[in-house]
Amino acid sequence: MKITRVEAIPFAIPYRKPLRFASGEVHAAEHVLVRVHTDDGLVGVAEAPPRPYTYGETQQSIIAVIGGLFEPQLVGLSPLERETAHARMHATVGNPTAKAAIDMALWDVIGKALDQPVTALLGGYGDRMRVSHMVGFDDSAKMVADAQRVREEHGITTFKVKVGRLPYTLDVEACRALRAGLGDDVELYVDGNRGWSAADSARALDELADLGLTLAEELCPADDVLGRRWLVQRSPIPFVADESATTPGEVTRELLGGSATAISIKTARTGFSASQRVLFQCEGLGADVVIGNQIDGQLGTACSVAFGAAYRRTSNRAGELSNFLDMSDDLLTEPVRITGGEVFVRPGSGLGVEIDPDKLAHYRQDT
Ligand code: MUC
Ligand code: MG
Repeated sequence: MKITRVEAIPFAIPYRKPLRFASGEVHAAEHVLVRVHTDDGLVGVAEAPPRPYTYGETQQSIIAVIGGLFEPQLVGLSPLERETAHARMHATVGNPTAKAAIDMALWDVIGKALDQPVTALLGGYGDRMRVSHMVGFDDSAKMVADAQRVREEHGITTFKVKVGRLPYTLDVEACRALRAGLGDDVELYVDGNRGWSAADSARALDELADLGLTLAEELCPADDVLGRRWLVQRSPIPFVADESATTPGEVTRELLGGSATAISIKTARTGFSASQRVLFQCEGLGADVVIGNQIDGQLGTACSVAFGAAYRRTSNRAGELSNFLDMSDDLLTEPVRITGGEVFVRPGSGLGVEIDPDKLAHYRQDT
């Protein structure tokens, strides 16, 4: 079996409600659908979400790098030759979501060829994940109402609160309102997307100390090297590196340098192959992990669940798997569902997903 073609199709699906956070905001899922074709007629799929404020990628840059560099490097390889595929793509720096989508589409092809679910090939630990929902910036009352609605409709009881606004007291107040409105039984943690200084982050953590937060993510920039180390040392809760630890090398630097004590794994940027490396590295180093969300659509969410459910360590805590709920539509024939606060791995071979041709025709932007 040989790779014959790698398609990169831009599409846009509006959000019903934008997601706002310290480094940016999302009003529409302007993603790229990646399809890897093989000579025996199998097609693997995945999606790449451009996040210019996080990785510098845009929809157009993803299409250009896939069509101009990666496709010619991959055509003729077997989908099983993943290490070779990565070695060739690695010659181009950056472009994490373009590389990750190709990696996951290759695993989809392999699963289909073997008639096995990707999650079983990865690790086969469980069949579901608990879900954590991300609460974006808004008036405190609206943030509470959003979280209450999500809890009622989907049974979700873990919430990641976006923080990082100035003054930091805005977010302290929002977190207090969420704890008061949701009660003590929900899990709350915070993600600052580098919006605060180390000093503001420390003040905020002090003022939030009685709320029982479980994690603090990227409160200040990792490039403020000494400030960040100082903050992490005095943090009473695990400090998660997300956008500062996007490769195995960065994970090593952040953990061993004392700039983080836990790692967010996002299949949207490390695919399945490099996510495995990061996970095993964290296991070996004794660092906690959380399955994060690159504001994925349903296809990306199916990938995160396939990976997260495959291992014990990633199944231990709720994964961030619900951002697609804010999208007005999606591309899959069978929607991803969250019930009782959980999402199940898709049955079937590969990723177990199918793209609805009518929806793709409607949302694609290249025709
Ligand atoms: C997150 O966890 O930070 C927002 C920006 C980004 O890169 O990812 C999202 C969610
Ligand atoms: Mg984050």
